[in-house]
Amino acid sequence: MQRFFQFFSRPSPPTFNLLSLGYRGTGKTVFLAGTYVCLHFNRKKARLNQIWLDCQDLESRQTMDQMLTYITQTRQYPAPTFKVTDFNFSVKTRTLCGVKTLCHLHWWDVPGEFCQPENADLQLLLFSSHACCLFIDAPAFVNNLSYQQKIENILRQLTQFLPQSQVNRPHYPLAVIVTKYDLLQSELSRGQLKQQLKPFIHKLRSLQINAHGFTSSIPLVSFGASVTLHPQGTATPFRWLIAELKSTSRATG
Ligand SMILES: Nc1nc2c(ncn2[C@@H]2O[C@H](COP(=O)(O)OP(=O)(O)OP(=O)(O)O)[C@@H](O)[C@H]2O)c(=O)[nH]1
Ligand SMILES: [Mg+2]
Repeated sequence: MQRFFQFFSRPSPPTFNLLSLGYRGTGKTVFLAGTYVCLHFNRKKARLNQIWLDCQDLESRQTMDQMLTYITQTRQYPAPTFKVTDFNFSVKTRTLCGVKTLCHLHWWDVPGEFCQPENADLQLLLFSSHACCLFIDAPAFVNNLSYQQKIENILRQLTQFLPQSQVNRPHYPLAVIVTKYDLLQSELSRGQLKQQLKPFIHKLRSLQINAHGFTSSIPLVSFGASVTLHPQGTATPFRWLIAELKSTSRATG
């Protein structure tokens, strides 16, 4: 009888660990909050197949609420991250049969110091993760040669470690997210950025790493007396990551 019910019951949604990686002040936490905010509106919309994030536990909800309240009250971006913060989310969507949980997500928001060569904790987090977002500061990347070299270093690290963490999870997704794109005003600097990034992405792909480049703009915008994050482009890398994670987990059963 139990088997009969098991046959009809839905398999429980998988849980994925997502690692945010990038130097101090790159925009990791702003991207996390921006993604949550922009997907939040999908929860209310009646449209099918849109995804959103629900906090899975009280701690994640409180941390997220505190961060969003801090932004509105101080009219500032969130404070720097001083310890690894683990947000537990459920990724949800609306289908014809109602609301469905696609997967659970442990999103690790780490302090910038983690992004140092030879950091054993970083290696550990990489091995335990199912996907990674590497954040690159757009204005710094365009204007600062030593920042480009730092990015080259961290990419070299990733190319050393990712193939090993891929052993049990081929196609490990790596989203390379260029933040603060709104601060690059001219088309010239935007074009320059894309040209400068191309060799990095090609190098990753030549090593069979499932890498994809994205841009993200999350300015702070005033609405009357209030201030809020105004994310543009944040949903695209997030949707890509979820689609890649889901297809990998289907393939590996
Ligand atoms: N204009 C603009 N500024 C941004 C954006 N994202 C981040 N910033 C700025 O960059 C600062 C740092 O962003 P955070 O998200 O805190 O950076 P982080 O990578 O989490 O940094 P640590 O936690 O210190 O490692 C913010 O306080 C903003 O001033 C963006 O999309 N647009
Ligand atoms: Mg942070």
